Amino acid sequence: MGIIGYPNVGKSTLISHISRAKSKIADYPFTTKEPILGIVDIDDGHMVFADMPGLIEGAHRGKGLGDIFLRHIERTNILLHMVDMAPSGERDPYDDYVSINKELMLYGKNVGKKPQVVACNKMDLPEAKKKLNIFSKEIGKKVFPISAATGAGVREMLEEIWRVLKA
Ligand SMILES: Nc1nc2c(ncn2[C@@H]2O[C@H](COP(=O)(O)OP(=O)(O)OP(=O)(O)O)[C@@H](O)[C@H]2O)c(=O)[nH]1
Ligand SMILES: [Mg+2]
Repeated sequence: MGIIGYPNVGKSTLISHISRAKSKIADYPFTTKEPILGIVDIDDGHMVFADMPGLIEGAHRGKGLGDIFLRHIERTNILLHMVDMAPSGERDPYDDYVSINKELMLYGKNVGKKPQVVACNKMDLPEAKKKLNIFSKEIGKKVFPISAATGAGVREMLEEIWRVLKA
């Protein structure tokens, strides 16, 4: 299970909340420089999550930490795609989502075709609700609104991931 997404969306905050992994959290992009593994106990089993460095446009050509990152996700079977519902500046959640998927397709090796569970993060922030409504319509598939910071919605999301992994 690879946790992917744009830089600064809250991937490391999530893995720190759901496992004992200690992954550095900070309010700037590219905090995470290499995959950090965490084990999440669920029901009578467990799942391994990998917190990945953030992805940006051009990553498939080696921009940012993209190249290293993409090599690692070749090995994971499902992706947890995290999207920031309260992004800074001009960014838009759906644009982020589309550009990450484009990078995955451009990289090839089937990483763009791996099943994805989509988590909409930072739902504790007031501006996130409106963005979530718009994003849900644009994406047209089930999404999981969560707050990696407070833990809201995280249980439900993990149960869905568990179902997908077992299927
Ligand atoms: N309000 C709010 N802030 C969050 C939430 N999740 C993460 N943050 C904040 O967002 C910033 C980035 O969090 P990280 O977990 O480091 O993000 P990341 O996706 O791992 O970032 P990179 O490793 O740089 O790609 C930090 O300041 C976090 O405290 C959330 O659910 N709500
Ligand atoms: Mg990180």
